[in-house]
Amino acid sequence: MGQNRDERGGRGRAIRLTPAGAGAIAVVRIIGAGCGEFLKTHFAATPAAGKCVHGEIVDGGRVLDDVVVVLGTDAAFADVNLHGGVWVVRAFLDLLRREGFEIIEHAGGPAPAEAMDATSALEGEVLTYLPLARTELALRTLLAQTRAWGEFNARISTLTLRLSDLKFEISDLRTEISSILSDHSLLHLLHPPRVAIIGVPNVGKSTLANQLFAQERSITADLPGTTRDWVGEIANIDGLAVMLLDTPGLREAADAIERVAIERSAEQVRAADLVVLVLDPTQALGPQRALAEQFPEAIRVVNKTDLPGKWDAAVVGGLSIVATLGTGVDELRRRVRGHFGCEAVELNRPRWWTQRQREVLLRAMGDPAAMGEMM
Ligand SMILES: Nc1nc2c(ncn2[C@@H]2O[C@H](COP(=O)(O)OP(=O)(O)OP(=O)(O)O)[C@@H](O)[C@H]2O)c(=O)[nH]1
Ligand SMILES: [Mg+2]
Repeated sequence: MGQNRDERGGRGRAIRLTPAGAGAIAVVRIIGAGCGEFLKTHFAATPAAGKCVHGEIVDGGRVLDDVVVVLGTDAAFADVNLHGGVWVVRAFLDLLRREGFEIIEHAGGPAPAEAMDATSALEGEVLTYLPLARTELALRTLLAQTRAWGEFNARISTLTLRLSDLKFEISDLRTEISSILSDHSLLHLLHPPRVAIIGVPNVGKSTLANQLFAQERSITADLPGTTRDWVGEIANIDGLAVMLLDTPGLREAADAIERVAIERSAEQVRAADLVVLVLDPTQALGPQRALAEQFPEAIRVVNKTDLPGKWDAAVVGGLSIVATLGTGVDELRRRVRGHFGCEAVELNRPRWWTQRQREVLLRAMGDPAAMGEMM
């Protein structure tokens, strides 16, 4: 495709900035000399630099979508905010392709930097990681970074001028940089951590998973062994996207198929970044306590606390919930976010999310002047 473009002296490139799949909106960035011409032909309003202009995208006599267009300051690019349906985005990209634009494909990962025409390394990293921001919180945190780092660096440069005589400020600065280094919140916001829900059969794992998915995904039934295989999908935990795995109940398997399912899910559980252990006080404590000992790091939840139990929730020191009603599930969400440092995300704090940024921070631990490379 790149070849075609060069041979035909193509009009530019286009890239989907938002994650693939259906979403509320989808943003397609059009870059290059043909951008203005394309909008003149296909956008039924007059775009303006830095302003949101509302209008229709038309393809011949057909209206493709009702969009908002923001023109870049030097008119070198335009962001077209479409409705996020898969079909609408595809139709729009097809139109661009027919008009001689090269569509930059990026399945899943960050977008290629050269597509972005960014004015700084950091801005490029903000833009290229937009496709990974699946939630509004992730998006807002990422977009806040250029400013957060700008302010941080402005403060550092005033400081470094005086650093030679003020040793304590250097150590203050090191403390600050090291706390930024240990803050993995934006990494987690962009790369959903894996959370596995485990427990013996019939404790309410799938019921809890459905609460966290906020929609019916796993089959629940009053029959031990209902979940035969692990179910993994993205759940939005109040702004933190996690890959949530509902697993089959762990027990001495009754049949071969179930054994295979349990073994397969065991691998998923081992690979999980966080385990949520569901305990059921209406069932015997023995095997459940054994499981709790096997997963000492797990967040423990005691489910079915609406029913009279055989043992007290305090015995295992877990969070009491009623999965069927959603009672206690907000607090569980809070703990899950807390585990990944995303409990109270302060937008205006500088964070790192690429290897390059991490390396700059590590260098700056030795020499604060290296902070200048961050932008
Ligand atoms: N009373 C009460 N019943 C619950 C609660 N949570 C789940 N249940 C019921 O317990 C039964 C088992 O729930 P599931 O969510 O299928 O349990 P599971 O742990 O996924 O079961 P397996 O996948 O078979 O291991 C269902 O009938 C649920 O409705 C709860 O908090 N209170
Ligand atoms: Mg289940």
